[in-house]
Amino acid sequence: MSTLNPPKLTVKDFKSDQEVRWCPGCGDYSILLQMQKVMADLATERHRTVFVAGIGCSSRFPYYMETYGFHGIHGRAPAIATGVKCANPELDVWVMTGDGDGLSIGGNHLIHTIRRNIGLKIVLFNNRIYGLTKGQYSPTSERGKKTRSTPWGTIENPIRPITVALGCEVTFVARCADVDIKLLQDVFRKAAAHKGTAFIEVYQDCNVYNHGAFDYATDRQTKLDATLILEHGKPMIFGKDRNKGIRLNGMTPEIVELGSGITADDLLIHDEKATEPTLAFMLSRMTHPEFPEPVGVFRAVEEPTYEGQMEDQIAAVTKKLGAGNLDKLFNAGDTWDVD
Ligand SMILES: Cc1ncc(C[n+]2csc(CCOP(=O)(O)OP(=O)(O)O)c2C)c(N)n1
Ligand code: SF4
Repeated sequence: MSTLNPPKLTVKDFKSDQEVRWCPGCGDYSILLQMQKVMADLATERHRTVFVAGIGCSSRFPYYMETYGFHGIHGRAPAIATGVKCANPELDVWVMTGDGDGLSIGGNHLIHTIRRNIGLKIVLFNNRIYGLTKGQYSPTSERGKKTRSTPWGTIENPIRPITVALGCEVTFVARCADVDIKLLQDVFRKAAAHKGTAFIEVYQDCNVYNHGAFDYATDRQTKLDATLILEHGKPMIFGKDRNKGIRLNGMTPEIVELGSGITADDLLIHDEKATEPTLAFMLSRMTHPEFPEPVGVFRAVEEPTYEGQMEDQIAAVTKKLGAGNLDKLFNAGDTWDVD
């Protein structure tokens, strides 16, 4: 019997025939390309891969991937994806969402998906604005932000997506900027391998309605001082001269300068495997300009998945009660006809 070796797929094989309709210069292009590169590198099977999205510029993503896909309804991608994954646990299911789609109208769906630890990989394109509807403020817009719907500046506190995910006990959570190609690929690769919910916040430039929102974290001149690259098991050192670090002062993080008696041994060590998410939670609250903003993997732990537990439970109950009969169930108890 001969074994057929399928040909190795390339980036081109993951590009669909659809015309990409994002504005020239939009950060979404980089996210799409990095995803296609990672899929090719990982020899992903297209027929076992599904991208599910809601509504927004970012949610157009499934059209552009030569895989299965579903452009759903606003904020409901996690619900649709939950159904896809539970009915077909062997599929790799990705949820592509925006800060408006995932955190405004879809906030409720997102938190319950994460707390269940369903095996979905959720990528949140955070551009801190509604792009598709032409520039209204979003739940991640910073206080005071003037937009078309907040002409005098927003008076709301922004959501910190990673803090919310950690509050739902997320088992894998990471952050990266759209232009940080190597890190973005690395994070996608790790998310692809994770069992359970993986949540990735991508800082994405909407160069039409919120251009430069993340310049501090992406500009060559500032990024090394404005971000902290998280490395498992390594002390938290940052800065273009690698001379600054994060130390705990009681329960509070503080920036210290290395030298004059302070060494790497005084700094916090990053532990993405910590069972308690306390440290990751603290990192998720560090924001520019007071602190460097952490990028990379905050947390990566193993917990039972929803779909795995569901299958086990069905098997255990079936063993006890026998296979179910839907027709019998429908007609059990009182039934009546509606005229
Ligand atoms: C039920 C419903 N309410 C509102 C809208 C209008 N709407 C479409 S996209 C969107 C926000 C998109 O923002 P975001 O998720 O940040 O995506 P982006 O376009 O910035 O990528 C809104 C409010 C809609 N399509 N459906
Ligand atoms: S409006 Fe903004 S987010 Fe939407 S495609 Fe254009 S640049 Fe990208």
